[in-house]
Amino acid sequence: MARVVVVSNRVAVPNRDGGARAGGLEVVLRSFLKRNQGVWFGWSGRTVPKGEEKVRQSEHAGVTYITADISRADFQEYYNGFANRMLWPILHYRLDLVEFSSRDMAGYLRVNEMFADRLLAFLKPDDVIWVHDYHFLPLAKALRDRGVQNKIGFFLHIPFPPPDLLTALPKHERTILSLCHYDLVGFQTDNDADNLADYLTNESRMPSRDRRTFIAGQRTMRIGVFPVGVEMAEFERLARRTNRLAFAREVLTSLADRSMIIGVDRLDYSKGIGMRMRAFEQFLADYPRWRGAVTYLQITPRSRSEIREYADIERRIDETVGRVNGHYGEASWTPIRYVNRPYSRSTLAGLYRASRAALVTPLRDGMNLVAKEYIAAQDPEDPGVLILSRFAGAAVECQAALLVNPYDQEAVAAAIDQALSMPLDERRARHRDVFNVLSENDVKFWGNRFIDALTCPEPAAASAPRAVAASPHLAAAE
Ligand code: ADQ
Repeated sequence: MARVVVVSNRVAVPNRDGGARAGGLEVVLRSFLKRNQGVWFGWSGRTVPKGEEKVRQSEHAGVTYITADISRADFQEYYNGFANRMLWPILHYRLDLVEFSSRDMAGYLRVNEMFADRLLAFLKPDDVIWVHDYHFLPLAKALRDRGVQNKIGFFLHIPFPPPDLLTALPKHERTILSLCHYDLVGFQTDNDADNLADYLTNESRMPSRDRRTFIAGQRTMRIGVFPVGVEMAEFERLARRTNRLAFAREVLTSLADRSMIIGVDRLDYSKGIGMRMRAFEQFLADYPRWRGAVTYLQITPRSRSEIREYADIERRIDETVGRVNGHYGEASWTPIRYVNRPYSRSTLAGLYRASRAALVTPLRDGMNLVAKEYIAAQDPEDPGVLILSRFAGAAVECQAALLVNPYDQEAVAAAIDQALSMPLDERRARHRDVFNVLSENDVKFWGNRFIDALTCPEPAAASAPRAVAASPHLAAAE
């Protein structure tokens, strides 16, 4: 197999972060490179004064890590600005939070050019390049402009909304159409893939060979669906050893026979943490028999605190926790336990297994690995119940979970009651159904499926391109 060069904004260089960082992308890429080796290229995590940016290279267990510094001004415009104030909210269907600035957009494009320059120095002619996530939508274009002919694939970990929302992005052609410089663009769900196909067909009038194959000048760009999975056997193994972990035993003892409900999310407005806590408050109001009998543990490491919206959510969640605990708590019982730190994978696995239910209620999520990890970690003889938002990509595979609309607090409150009251037979049957589906899509197949699809010979043109009217916008992407 050709060498795979993985590109992502964050790079999990071993021994640098202590191994317990929260973030789905790093979790799955680490797992892919553990099996396939290759190169992992991206930002070093350092911001430095302009002109002092360095590139570093290191090797670990067969993987070459190459990381580049970014200047403070570039970081502000590319990361805090365009990527996280513009692309992140719009791709999560949150037009209300979008803040556009031409300057940030210019910074985003400039940093993509800079990364293309840095990467070029390390590329070999037969490398397969695999770019990840919304930070690098235009990276293939920047590489093609520099003459790179290698296969280049792109995978989006987060949702991709319908054209009506996308077109609210000022100069959307500049970023969205640049995806046509990839050979393969992968998404988590059919819904996301259809949204790009609709955009290219109806908004940009790109010629297409079929519903998911588009023709952009001399190139063919395919769209595919590759739902991210988790390491099922590994999580199951970690969870089975729970009783041996002193920390997990301590948590269980501290519950004093109460049932535990767990939520595990990075602090982000897409995860619906505040609304979920209000649903739990509603549950305590509507189902008083559970008061004093259930503890909800929400584990939420802080992220992107430098962005104002994130500081605001932190404050609002703190207020909700204070209100619920103040109103319903007793000297001997705290309804919500809220902690802001990362935990090791084995500790998380143990906590998942010890929980009677998991509340995974994002308002919108590309996939959501916590939902899948929770299922993997359960004892099949006495499993807990997954309460899952219908707006998480994971809902496609987890049809046997309790699917909820996270905006409907009464329905979420009712689902909590249903989960806690569910008979053992039903819990086992639901768990088995979801577990079997997820086992067929273990993360160990995911990366190879993508790389196989990227490197397989192009399907022969079955028919002449459809809708060949010249695209009014292609020039804007060039
Ligand atoms: P994220 O938004 O980061 O990922 P998610 O899929 O839930 O979200 O993954 C979070 C990961 O971080 C999980 O593996 C979880 O175990 C871990 N984690 C969370 N809290 C932690 C804590 N306190 N300590 C340690 N680890 C913690 C993005 C997209 C998702 C998509 C993934 C992968 O937003 O929709 O599922 O990429 O494609």
